[in-house]
Amino acid sequence: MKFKTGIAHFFVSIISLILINTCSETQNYMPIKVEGAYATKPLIGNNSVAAYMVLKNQTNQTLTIDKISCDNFFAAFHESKIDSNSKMVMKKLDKVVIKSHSEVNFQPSGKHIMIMSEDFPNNLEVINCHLSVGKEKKYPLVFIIK
Ligand SMILES: [Cu+2]
Repeated sequence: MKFKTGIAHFFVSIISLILINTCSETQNYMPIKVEGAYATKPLIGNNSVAAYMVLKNQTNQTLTIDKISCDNFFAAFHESKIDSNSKMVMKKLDKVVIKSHSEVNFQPSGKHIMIMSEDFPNNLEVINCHLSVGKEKKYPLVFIIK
C-alpha cells in the first residue's frame, strides 16, 4: 500500500511538472524576442533620441514589423548609411523584415529607432513602445534611457 502511494505520488509529480512547463511555455512564448533595448538620454534642446535593440524572430516564418509606436512620442525605423559623397545619411524604413530564427540588430550607425518629441521630460527613465505585425498583433517593448 505504501509502495502504491509512492508510485501514485511520483506520477502526480511528473504530471504536474509537465503541466507547469507547458503553462510557462505558453506564457513566455513570444514570436519576437527583444534584447538590450535602450535609448540615448535626450540632450537639452534636442527633439529626437536614437534607440537600439536586437530583435529575434523565434518563429518558423518570416515576420514583417510594419510599425513601431511609443506612448507620448513619435517613433520610426531609420537606417544610417554612407552616401556616395561619404556623408552619413539617414533614411526612414517603412518596415523591418526578420527571417525565421534570425535576428536584426539595431545599433549605432546602422538600423535604429528614432524617437521624437517637441519636449522630452527631464526625468525620463523609460519609453514604452510596441511593435505592430499586421494590424492585429502588437508586441510591447521598453527602452531604458541610458
Ligand atoms: Cu535616425
